[in-house]
Amino acid sequence: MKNYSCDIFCKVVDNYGDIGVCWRLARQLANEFGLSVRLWVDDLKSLSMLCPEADTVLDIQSCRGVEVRLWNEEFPDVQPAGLVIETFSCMLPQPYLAQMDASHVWINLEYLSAESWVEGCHKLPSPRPPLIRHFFFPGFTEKTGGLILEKGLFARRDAFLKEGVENFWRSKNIAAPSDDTLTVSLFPYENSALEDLFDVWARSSKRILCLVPEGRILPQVKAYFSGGLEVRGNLEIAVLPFVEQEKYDELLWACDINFVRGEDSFVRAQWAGKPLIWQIYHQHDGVHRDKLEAFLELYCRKLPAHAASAMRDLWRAWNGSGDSMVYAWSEFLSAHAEIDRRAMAWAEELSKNNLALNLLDYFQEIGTMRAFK
Ligand code: TRH
Repeated sequence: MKNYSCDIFCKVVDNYGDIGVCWRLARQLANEFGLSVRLWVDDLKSLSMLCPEADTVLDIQSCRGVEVRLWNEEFPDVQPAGLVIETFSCMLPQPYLAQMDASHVWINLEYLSAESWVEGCHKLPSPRPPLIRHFFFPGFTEKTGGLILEKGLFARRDAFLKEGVENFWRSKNIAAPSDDTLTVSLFPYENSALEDLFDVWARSSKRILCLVPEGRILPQVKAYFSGGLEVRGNLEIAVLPFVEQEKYDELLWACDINFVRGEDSFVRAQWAGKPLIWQIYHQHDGVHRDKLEAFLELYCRKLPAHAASAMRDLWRAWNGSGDSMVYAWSEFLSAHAEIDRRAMAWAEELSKNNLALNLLDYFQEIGTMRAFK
């Protein structure tokens, strides 16, 4: 795909998920598939969290094979790329749209959801005369656009698990946990179930080492350990600096269980092949509950009944729609081995449906259809 150009448009709504997905896709299209990629983003600060060398004020810069452009009110006079990716319905700038014609393929990359309606909407065209906007939905089934998965990710993960884990702990200045310690990463939003969870962990018979990347949960964590100590009973906390995006995978690989959120960390935890607990992004109309249940329904299908119900109970409790965290955690732990096995198999199954490959196939499909019109 070396001669193709691609513009990706990203509006940062909040947090790191929008830019997280766009930055990952931009790097993959540029570095794996050889497209010449411009990423238009309206918030360089958020990008610089994921890519520390990104300058937060430059209008134009090059980062890791991607041309990064600040997207502000005054849109420059540029030639649109062959492949135009609008993300999450962020609305292409008017002057840019005015330059587009039938030779440009316009795809709107949507948010991730496991709900069944996604299959019916994936690849739907939406006429915007004289243009056509095409919907592309990521997802978990073969009738969707799949998930972002870089080439060689599983090989890197497996090599890390074989040879890299000790180094990882050393690099974090943490003594390598003993075999009977449960390691957990914790990257949620604010969560009212946290205190209960910490209480159970503090009382647990196993030592629990909880790694918390700096972020929105930190004030709550600090309030729990108000004496300044980072140990209570059998629970020990280590706060970690927020790392660049490529490095975050290592944390997920190194831990036994991962608490994740939003969209991108949720997907990365699935590629890690470890048990995960998802805090879904809260939507005011409550549709996040349907999304959560839809994912659970798919994920739990091949789990033994008691493991499936443990998984559901813990996820619901963590998302404020279930019973006590105390009971849910102990059930989850009792099914840990089965959930662990399923996590690896799930990652293998999902990996067959690669978003970037599907997106590029779709791009070519649309181009070919037009050529025959
Ligand atoms: O940050 P998120 O909550 O993002 C979002 C946004 O809120 C968005 O508006 C919403 O629509 C979406 O979720 C559903 O969660 P997410 O998607 O997991 O993004 C976090 C990104 O941060 C992800 O790319 C991983 C990255 N990350 C690092 O690069 N380094 C780190 O140390 C950590 C903890 C995360």
